[in-house]
Amino acid sequence: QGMDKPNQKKGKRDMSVAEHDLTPPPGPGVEAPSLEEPTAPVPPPPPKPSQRGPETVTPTGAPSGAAPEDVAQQGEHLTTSQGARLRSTDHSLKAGPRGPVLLQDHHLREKITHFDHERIPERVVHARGTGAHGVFVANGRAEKICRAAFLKQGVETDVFVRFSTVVGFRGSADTVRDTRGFATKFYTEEGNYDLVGNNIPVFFIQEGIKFPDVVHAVKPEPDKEIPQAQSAHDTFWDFVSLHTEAQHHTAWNMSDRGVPLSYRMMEGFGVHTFRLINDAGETSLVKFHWKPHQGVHSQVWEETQLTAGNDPDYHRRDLYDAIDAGAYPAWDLGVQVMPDTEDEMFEGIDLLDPTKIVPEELCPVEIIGTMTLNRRPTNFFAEVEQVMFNPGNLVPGIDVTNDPLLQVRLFSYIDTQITRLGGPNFSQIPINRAHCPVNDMFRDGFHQHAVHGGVAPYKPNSLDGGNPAQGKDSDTVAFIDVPTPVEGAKVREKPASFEDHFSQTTLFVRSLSEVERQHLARAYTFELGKCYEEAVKLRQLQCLANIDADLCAEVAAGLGLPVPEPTVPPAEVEPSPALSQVGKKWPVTGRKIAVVVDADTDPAAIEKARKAVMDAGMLAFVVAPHGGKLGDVVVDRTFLTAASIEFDAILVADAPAPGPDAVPTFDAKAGHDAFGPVDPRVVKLVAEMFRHAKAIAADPDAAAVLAAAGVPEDAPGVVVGGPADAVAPLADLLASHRVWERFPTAPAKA
Ligand code: HDE
Repeated sequence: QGMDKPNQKKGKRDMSVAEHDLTPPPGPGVEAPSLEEPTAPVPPPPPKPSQRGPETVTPTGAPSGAAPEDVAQQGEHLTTSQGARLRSTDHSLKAGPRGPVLLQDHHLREKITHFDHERIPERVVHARGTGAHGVFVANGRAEKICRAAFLKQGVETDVFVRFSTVVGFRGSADTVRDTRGFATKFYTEEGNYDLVGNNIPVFFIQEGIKFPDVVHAVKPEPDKEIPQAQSAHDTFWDFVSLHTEAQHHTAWNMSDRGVPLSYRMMEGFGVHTFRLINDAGETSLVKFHWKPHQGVHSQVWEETQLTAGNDPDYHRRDLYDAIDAGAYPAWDLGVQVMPDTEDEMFEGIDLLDPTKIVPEELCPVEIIGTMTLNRRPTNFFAEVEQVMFNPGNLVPGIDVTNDPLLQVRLFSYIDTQITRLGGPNFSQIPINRAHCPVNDMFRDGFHQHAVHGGVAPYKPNSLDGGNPAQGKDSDTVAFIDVPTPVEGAKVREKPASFEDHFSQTTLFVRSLSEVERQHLARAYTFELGKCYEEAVKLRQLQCLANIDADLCAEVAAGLGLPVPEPTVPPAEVEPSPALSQVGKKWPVTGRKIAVVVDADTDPAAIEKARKAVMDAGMLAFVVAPHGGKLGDVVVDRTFLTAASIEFDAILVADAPAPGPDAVPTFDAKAGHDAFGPVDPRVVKLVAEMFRHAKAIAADPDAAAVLAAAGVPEDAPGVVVGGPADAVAPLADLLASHRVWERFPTAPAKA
């Protein structure tokens, strides 16, 4: 019986083969398929200029000769990793077309094994990020305080910048409320210098040893692994309300700084105080600042929420779109220069305390050079994922201070790469290689790419002629640790000046404009409103009582909890206007304008409006009922694909009737879903942009759109006029970023 079954099956199978006239499987004696390529090889297309790979050098500094096309899938013939030509990568080697796959299929095993190991661990923090290449040009103003070659007048240095969020996983949304990383690698002629900063000038903790605590508190809670990329949960607020040195940074997070509009529109800060050394050996203490040419702008909260759904890659896309459009983002690098005094204090501010700023009004930021990002990565993994930064990557002229947060960072950044990049040779990965000769005596290890010559990788040696030579003390091109005196008993303590956790938080809160303060209060109320534990909320309210009574009262009211008495009296502070993002005028270059038209709008009028926008240095996006072209005008977005969060302002040229693919909205009067006179998606676009305090212009013929969106024609920031004529007033409004007066002011206090 046991023998019958296979036979029966075989019979069945043979029958079906015969029935369907399938080609029999190749077997012994069957002619092998021809070795010809299934399609004739064609010459590879030339790589696009924007797709050029990074210039790379070998670990010894020599050019690697690896042109990007050498590594692209552009060669004529597919090969194995060993260079053997392949006949097929579509079918595994089987015992007959329906048979099992053979273990001997070396190509299959190589392909799948490589695939199985394609992912590396994401960064433990700052996992979600994006990067770009550029150039830094020094203006020479730092020469008197710093001997670094890349800060000498006119010197141009290649840079790579990685922007990031801190909390979210690698696939999380860009626009969450969080601190942003702003890490810059300068490939200087004296070695790589990394300025690994954030968009917030202070940090959560004063001591590096607390970093695992704050990160464990803010990351998703360990039982359910939620919430993703959020600080609005119990463990975060539990920690920051107990560990009150976190309050200053947290206030920045809750402010509009926590929700930047674009990576291009963020300030950057080195956070710690660094020590600079000039040619004469004199030292000064400095804080680094990046000042964006594009202005410092944020999203409003609702926009962040819409963006996370509409386009979770929004910041990434925004950076690359700008670079592709030639609107290269630029930042000035500045320093606050303070004397290197024995107590390392400035105007009563402890320069070693990373939870403190030095207000710009007390010590102005002097600009020492400009960075322009002009090239996006060719390969995200090779560049953005594999780049490593290290605050210990220093060049002669720049040294660290005893800031206890910075000191721990000097250990952590190398250590983490051993796991993340799989061994100690991460400096040989192309994006991490110095652009100057490297002559270390590190040898072997996982992923060693160099073939080191010589026999004596040790010092001193005679067998390799004593090379390489070490610098002398008189040598100004070698890195010298500044011989700052150190003395003290071995203790686990902090200085008394680190005890003040609230005065600068008060300074920050009181330096904000009214509308920014409202956003701040709402953010605290939202975040604490998402906590379950009342004890946590009460404890944070206690912190707010110590920071600012009005802010505390507002948040307490929102939470329905009592207002606590302060345990320390809120500080008397002199506000620092530089901390507010509101009240300044910024260039409108590169800002995005939606031009809404109908299918039958005169193409000549559309082109006129589009040109007027572009002539003003802004980018026009034609938004129409359908894709393709209107006359000669290319449609950039349709009513279906456009989202209000993409645009900084809107020009409505026409009032389109509901299109065939529109969905009716609920009509309260009629009591059922119905269409109004205007396409509901255009109404939604305009209504959202109005709510988000964006400038709106409408042609008199498009007044029906404003009416349908509930936008009064005389509301602030609404321009009624022909689209081309409305561009100038629109640009004027956009220079302030938002129509600030459109935000409701806080109800008068009783
Ligand atoms: Fe980091 N931080 N950090 N950090 N950090 C990392 O390094 C760490 C701190 C910052 O785009 C990690 O390669 C410790 C302050 C940025 O690749 C890790 C402490 C500031 C980036 C690490 C701090 C930063 C990181 C994770 C307390 C602002 C992203 C993966 C002592 C001045 C860099 C990695 C990139 C990344 C440790 C505090 C900025 C684990 C222990 C303060 C922008 O090494």
